[in-house]
Amino acid sequence: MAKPKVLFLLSPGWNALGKDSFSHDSYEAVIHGRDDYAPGDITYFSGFRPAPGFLKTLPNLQAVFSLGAGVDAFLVDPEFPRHLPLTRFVNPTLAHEMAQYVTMHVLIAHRGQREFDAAQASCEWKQRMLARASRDTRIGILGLGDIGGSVATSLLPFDFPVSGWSRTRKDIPDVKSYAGEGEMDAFLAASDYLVCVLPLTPATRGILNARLFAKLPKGAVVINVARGGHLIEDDLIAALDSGHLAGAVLDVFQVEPLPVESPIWKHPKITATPHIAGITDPMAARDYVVDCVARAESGKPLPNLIDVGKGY
Ligand code: NDP
Ligand code: OXD
Repeated sequence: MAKPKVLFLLSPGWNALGKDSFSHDSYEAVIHGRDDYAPGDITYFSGFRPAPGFLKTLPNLQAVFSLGAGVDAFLVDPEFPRHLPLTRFVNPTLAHEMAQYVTMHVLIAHRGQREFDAAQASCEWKQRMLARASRDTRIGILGLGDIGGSVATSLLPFDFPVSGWSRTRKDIPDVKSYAGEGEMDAFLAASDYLVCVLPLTPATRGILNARLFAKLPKGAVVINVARGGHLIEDDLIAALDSGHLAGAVLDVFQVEPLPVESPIWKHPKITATPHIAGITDPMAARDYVVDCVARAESGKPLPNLIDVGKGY
């Protein structure tokens, strides 16, 4: 029997990887942009951000395996074949990388490391105490799923009081759980650092806006590692410039790559990184695709299926 064909759309960061990295005995790997193929021969698609309308051109597609944890790029495509099963990449190493990124930036801001960097540049010996003890510095995490949960537990050993907000209530030891719209204001009022790890859905698009910032304590820091579509960038800059917010760390942007003319690049209170907080490991990605294909071919349930109605 002919093997199923899996079409891989590789992220630019994976361009140096050979086809071997994605091949397996159980399927024929086809690399978009490198291999010739007939659209009608493709059984499964695996990738991160296909161009809108692209998946519709594969008439015999049976399932889609996202190589990212977030699937918003698939679901914003009005022509995405919504009847197909769509899975997402869930992986402990990815969650740990995201937790490392957030923990590192919370600690840099909490300890005032940017001031020490500036002092070193001018050979200044400038000692000072911490502005605030960890036990008095409250961290709030928007989204307490696979990644948000990992971020929360990574921050606990430093003595920060940690809470999270999600749609449904969570039971993570030592992490205070707020759930639903009705508990959001109380959650925000208790977040000196606000970390966004929500999926981008119609319900969460633009959630980081002027109204939300006004509900944070004065001097709060916002960290967005989720999606650029969560953040109204002009509202953030206004809240930083007015002094209401003390700083922001952004890994994701409305437009990626972040355009050179964006004021974000040079804003003194913003740290910006190029969507690298958590990077899908190609070997783990291949294992995930192998597992998905095996299950799909034997009629077993697929892992980490997206509820297309909810958007995550
Ligand atoms: P999950 O699906 O595991 O978790 C999502 C969390 O958000 C859940 O706790 C969910 O609540 C909550 N949530 C969703 N919608 C709402 C809502 N309307 N109101 C309140 N809570 C809501 O996702 P992951 O943790 O795996 O990933 C989160 C996001 O991180 C991804 O979608 C992606 O955008 C981003 N990401 C960014 C990376 C980067 O490099 N910058 C790398 C990897 C991921 P409930 O549990 O109650 O359903
Ligand atoms: C993801 C990402 O969603 O890398 O996995 O942003």
